[in-house]
Amino acid sequence: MSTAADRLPGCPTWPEDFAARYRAAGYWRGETFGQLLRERARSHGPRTAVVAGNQRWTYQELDERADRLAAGFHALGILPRDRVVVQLPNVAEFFEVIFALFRLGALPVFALPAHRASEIGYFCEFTEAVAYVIADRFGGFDYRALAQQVQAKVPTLKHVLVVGDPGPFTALKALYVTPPTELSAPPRADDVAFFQLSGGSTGVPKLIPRTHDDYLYSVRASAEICGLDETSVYLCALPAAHNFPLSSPGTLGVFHAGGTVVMALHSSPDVAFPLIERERVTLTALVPPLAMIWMDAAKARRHDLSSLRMLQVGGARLSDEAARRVRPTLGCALQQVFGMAEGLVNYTRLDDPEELIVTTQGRPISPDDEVRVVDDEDREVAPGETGHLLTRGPYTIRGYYKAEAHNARSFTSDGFYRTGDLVRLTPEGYLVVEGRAKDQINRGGEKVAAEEVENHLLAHPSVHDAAVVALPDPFLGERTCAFVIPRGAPPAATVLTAFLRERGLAAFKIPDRVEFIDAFPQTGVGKVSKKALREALTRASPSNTR
Ligand code: OOB
Repeated sequence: MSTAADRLPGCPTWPEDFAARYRAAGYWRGETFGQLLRERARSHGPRTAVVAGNQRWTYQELDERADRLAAGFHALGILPRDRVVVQLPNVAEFFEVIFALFRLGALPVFALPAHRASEIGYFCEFTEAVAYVIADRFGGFDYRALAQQVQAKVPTLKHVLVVGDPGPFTALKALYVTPPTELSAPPRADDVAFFQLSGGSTGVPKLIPRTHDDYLYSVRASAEICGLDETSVYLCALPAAHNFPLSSPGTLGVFHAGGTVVMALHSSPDVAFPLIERERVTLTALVPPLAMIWMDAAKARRHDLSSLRMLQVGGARLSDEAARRVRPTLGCALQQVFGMAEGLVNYTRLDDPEELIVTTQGRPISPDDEVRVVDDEDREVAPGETGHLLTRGPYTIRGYYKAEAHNARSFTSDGFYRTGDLVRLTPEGYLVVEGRAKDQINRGGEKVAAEEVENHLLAHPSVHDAAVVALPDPFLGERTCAFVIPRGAPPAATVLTAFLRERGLAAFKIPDRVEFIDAFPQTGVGKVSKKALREALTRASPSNTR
């Protein structure tokens, strides 16, 4: 058993009685991700683990590469529990990097390719990261320039490691140490393994500490629910670092099952469909807007998608109407996935009646996932009524990293996570997502915290006050609209959006629309009424739309 002194400070954990229960139930098995890969290399050595572009790595190769790279990270001076911000597109190297860090016990912080100086600078600073792993360029963007900007501001950041042309930094491939050195103290399964990022509703994203024990349980159980085995071929079309394609059951679930992961650099049908045909992909995961694009593109029938057995859709609410079209258009089963990086994941099951699959967002993974649906005073609502979703369980965190004050609000005193989602439970015990209480915009699965964007807007001299709200959208589900009270004459909307880009905010957080207003409508207690602002939008005609 590890003691508090062994642990990374600032990571709340489960009370000992809960931990004991989760171990006794067989959820937490004391296995680390490093060990999982070693075991698969033994049992499935020559089978293909990863396909990316022209690269094809077997389990044996992935295992060896991770070992050599772990030794390379170690030789640089990266130590167990050091934080390493990983920001890679869907390339094979993503896996050797994360497994090398897992083996070493260093902690990846999973950034998304869309993040820019504002987010990356914050992750590096807040976690006191010692290293940052990037690709040279992706999607027309040079990550080395971003790294230079961040390194100038963050003194702890000693190493920038680059997949591809390193420019002024170190090439990842210069790090392979052959033969690998024996690492002294392998991490423990109840240690934090990495940090996921919260979609959040606050000024800055929160970091989510996940342990090997808890995450591996969710991966193992997800692989089983989704019927994965060594014949499974998973197309990773969403950003690999996101919780959905990483673990629900995602790439890690496929590795657990001994199957093959195919990496798609882009999620568009032009890239994904030829890969499905060539690699005989059996399973993939999408957010609702992409599922819609794929269904439209599949009508042309230019590619053979007959190997596809299941499409998972999650990250945002899929309309019942779109859900019904999946099987007729793509010729495969649909699975709805309602999950969160903080833990709880719900799936519709493969043998569920069609009606349950198209009208609900599934039920929890674990019999020990505790789900409560409550009113504003934390009282249980009547069965079938809509309320706030609270949850606690063997793979749901008990608190964010170094966020005591925020944790006191986001968790109940008995450890339930306040998801901020409004749900109702069906008689079968399935969840239907009815809305959201948190101050966030779900832009087609990409989460935008209103307060984060508002704070950036407030930094502009012509902005007196700002309120960011969701604007209903037929394609993305929601877009963002910023209501701005100008200081003096209103600037052009494009001046403000350009300002946010210059501040290094990820593109998906830039408001889609800007409305100038003299004063904000208020609630009874004098707070800004975002409800009234949203209502105003449905009445107003579009203006200043990007
Ligand atoms: C996934 O994780 P996050 O952390 O990016 O976002 C979590 C939030 C949920 O609290 C909910 O508001 C929303 O995204 N959400 C859905 C949904 N799936 C997620 N809202 C409605 N319907 C759904 N099916 O998005 C995530 C993590 C693991 C698996 C799948 C998605």
